[in-house]
Amino acid sequence: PRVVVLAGGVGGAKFTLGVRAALARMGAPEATVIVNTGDDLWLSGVRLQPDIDSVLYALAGQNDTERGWGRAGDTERVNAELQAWGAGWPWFTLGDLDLGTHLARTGWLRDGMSVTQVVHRLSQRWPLGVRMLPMTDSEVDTHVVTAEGRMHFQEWWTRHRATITPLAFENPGIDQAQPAPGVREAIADADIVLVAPSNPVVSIGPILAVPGVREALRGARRVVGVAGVIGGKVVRGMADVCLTAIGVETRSDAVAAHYGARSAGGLLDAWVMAEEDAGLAPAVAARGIHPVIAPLWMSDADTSEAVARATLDAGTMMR
Ligand code: GDP
Ligand code: FO1
Ligand code: CA
Repeated sequence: PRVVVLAGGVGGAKFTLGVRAALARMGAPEATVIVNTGDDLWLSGVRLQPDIDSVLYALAGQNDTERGWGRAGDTERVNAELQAWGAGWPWFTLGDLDLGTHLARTGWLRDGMSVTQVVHRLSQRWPLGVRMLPMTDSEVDTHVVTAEGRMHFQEWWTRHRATITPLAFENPGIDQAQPAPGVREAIADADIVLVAPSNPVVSIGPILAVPGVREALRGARRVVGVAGVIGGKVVRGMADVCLTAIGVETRSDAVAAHYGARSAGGLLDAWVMAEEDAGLAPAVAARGIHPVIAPLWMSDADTSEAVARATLDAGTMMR
């Protein structure tokens, strides 16, 4: 099948690794991954794209799996100098190898390349086994509105570890943004669109907020989502704080209801949920979304592939 994946950073990358393996085993064409760019920011004169880089490094086998971000085996000599100058953010580390990526990206942007062209260029160095597209070419960085003021998502997430209660998440300018070239076409051509178990609010949310994306998804052949919530807890990170802020309970069925059934103008045909949540399947079905139960822990290549396989099966079995 022709497959499109909607993805954020680490959760999206783990899932995409599984999709790549499952499709390769089937002899199917490479998937297209549409990646969130809401996490992007300018810092010390360079453009960072944390979710793009998480997917890039993971598919290239270059990611730091322990830390969860950046390059494996990176050093921090330049970062120490930046800190000594009082440049950047004292709570945000730019690794030396990672900075190479940011410098290359920023140079290309300065040369007039679009974000899509830059991502394409970044995709050439290592054989990724997928086609990576940014959600949009526009700068629509996510901001968090709190009682203590408004800040960039990265400051709220990394500095404050999501401990300041968020009132709203906003992407200034997104109403005027367009999907990146190829995004609408990829969705229209896909046999199945997979929504990775990425953060529904700040990873999948911005992708869906790009004007034209929801419309494209309404015209897709099949849309299958994967739960990032297992047994009432997010598997990793602080997505629960984001869900609470938008009034969604941290439960698999609640996230499915938030995305909504395509038959009712929402996003999903089917929703893959963990065995631990089998009891919630009727609630999902009642919303008009086909529930599928599968093991959802992605701890290595094999388990990621199993999750991808179950998700692809959910899409094809409904045909
Ligand atoms: P980020 O951009 O790096 O925060 O990553 P994403 O937004 O792509 O994904 C984060 C989400 O992935 C978390 O909220 C988790 O719920 C989910 N996640 C991480 N690991 C797993 C896993 O092994 N299984 C499932 N089902 N979800 C996971
Ligand atoms: N996360 C951290 O917790 N601390 C850091 O110092 C940090 C640096 C960093 C640099 C580049 C990059 O692409 C990502 C980085 N991250 C860091 C991870 C990242 O900011 C967040 O986890 C994501 O944006 C949330 O998806
Ligand atoms: Ca992210």
